[in-house]
Amino acid sequence: MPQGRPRILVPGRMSKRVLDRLPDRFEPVFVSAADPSLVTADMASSVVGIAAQGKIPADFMDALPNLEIVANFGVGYDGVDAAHAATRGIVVTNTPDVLTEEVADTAIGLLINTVRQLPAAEQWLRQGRWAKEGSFALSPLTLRGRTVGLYGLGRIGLSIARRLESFGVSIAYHTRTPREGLAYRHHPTLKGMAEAVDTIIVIVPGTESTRRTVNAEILQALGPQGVLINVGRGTTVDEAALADALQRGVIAGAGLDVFENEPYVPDALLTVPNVSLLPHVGSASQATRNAMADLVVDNLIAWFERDAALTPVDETPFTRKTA
Ligand code: A2R
Repeated sequence: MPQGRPRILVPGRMSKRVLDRLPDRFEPVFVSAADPSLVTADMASSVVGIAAQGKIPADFMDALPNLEIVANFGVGYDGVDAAHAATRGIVVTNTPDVLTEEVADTAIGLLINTVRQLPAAEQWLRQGRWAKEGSFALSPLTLRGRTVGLYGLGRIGLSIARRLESFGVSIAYHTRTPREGLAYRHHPTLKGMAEAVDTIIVIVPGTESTRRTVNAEILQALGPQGVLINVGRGTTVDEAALADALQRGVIAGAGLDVFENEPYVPDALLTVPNVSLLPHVGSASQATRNAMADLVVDNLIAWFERDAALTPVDETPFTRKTA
């Protein structure tokens, strides 16, 4: 390894708390994007880690021959080519657990906003329409009597399910492997679950195996009272199919915190009335983002000072000695 304090490359935007903490133990260096053409010869010879809050493609890693670790800000690490990192013995870390409860809270808020149209009701008040025109229209939908299917029942999915128990709704889930010891009904296929429930909450990672799996067929199976909530990744939903389904009443409503091409949201989704939209704020409280930032930096410290990261992702279960 190059001598001196470990040099950590920060490509593009990064949480202020990470930037504040890095200089205590590391020498941060900056480029505006994860673009291999921006890597100087000096960086190539000296950088041993990346603090990442965005895409880290294979060619960017390959421009850094001494790279040992990519510390990703976020539990979802679909932007980091972890499979490629694994082939080079580079450890990738993410920020699980510290955001679980926050994202679960957001999912519940978005579900209620969508079903009961609370953002539109607030606009009705703010625009003075309550006083001029009378009460806001009754919401066509209710959470009462619903059956909610969780697409994904990992850390966050389970935390959402626990909250839903107190709402008195029925709970089911679809994952590839059933979880032991739970009373919720497991559906081995997404289609089977969509047929059995009237509400789906998407909380799976954005991988090839989940890509655009919520498609026209699934929405059709969900049915005309159906509500789709997505707090996982935008890539899991076929957005064109969803806009079409909302437009034609194939399903009743949708609540989305994530989009395929953030920060851009398709016009077709902006213009349908029965959709509640949030700008990817699932984990976005100051306290939770601070905890995520600390885990990014603490992973780097643990790797360079104790030879093992705190939260390596499944693809890269290395210690510094085995890498
Ligand atoms: O399929 P399983 O048994 O591995 O269950 C995982 C499920 N999952 C899937 N379910 C069905 N089809 C798939 N192709 C598939 N791939 C994964 O998603 C598990 O129940 C869940 C993931 O749980 P965790 O790894 O504990 O992730 P966590 O912390 O709940 O976060 C989920 C995602 C992140 O990756 C970000 O994209 C987003 O939420 O913030």
